[in-house]
Amino acid sequence: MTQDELKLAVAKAAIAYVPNDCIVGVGTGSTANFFIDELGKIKHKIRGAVASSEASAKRLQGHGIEVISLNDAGELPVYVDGADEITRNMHMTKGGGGALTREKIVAAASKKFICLCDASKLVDVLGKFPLPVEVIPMARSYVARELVRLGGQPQLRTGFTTDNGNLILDVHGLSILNPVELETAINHLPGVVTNGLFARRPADVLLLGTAEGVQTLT
Ligand code: ABF
Repeated sequence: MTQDELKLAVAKAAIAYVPNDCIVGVGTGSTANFFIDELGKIKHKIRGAVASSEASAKRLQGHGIEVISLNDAGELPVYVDGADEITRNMHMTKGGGGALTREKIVAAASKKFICLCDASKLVDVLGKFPLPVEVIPMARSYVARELVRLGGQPQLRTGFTTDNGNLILDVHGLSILNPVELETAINHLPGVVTNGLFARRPADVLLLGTAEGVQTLT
């Protein structure tokens, strides 16, 4: 199976987690795009969606799904999104697409996080995929120095501005043995908006696309 076929398989499986008549939290990225396309097929069964990026909002609207602001939606029953890496403890690195801050907000406002991944993203230790950190532009250099002190090698994502008007530092060279602690430490640096570790609020369900079919990990 190709990676796209695995992504499609997990996207289809995720539809079972969408309650009738609800507002769904929707992530960003190519796997989330497959999910949005599947959601389009059952759009008459849902009230609408909260999007974690402008790109996902556009795709949802393209399917005729109403995009609702999080402030008007209240608590969401479910948030469905991909990840860049995930462990069996459901800790994730996210933000390769640069939407980490809105993803973390919508995930926090949701009762259940359903993570969709192909098998290549399941790892024992996070860190091979560079950890994205969203920073307010004036803090870029300061935060980069602090990230070096934490053991990483930050690189500015060139030519990229987040939906919130900020920059991304991608931190290479980390072997993240304590994701909850590192997530907290980085978030405490002044000028950091969010980092791409989703460990304090891990996924609740992982739908993993494998050659043998979709595996459900909880
Ligand atoms: C979002 O999309 C991000 O948090 C993550 O960076 C990315 C994964 O992208 P893809 O599904 O295209 O691999 O979930």
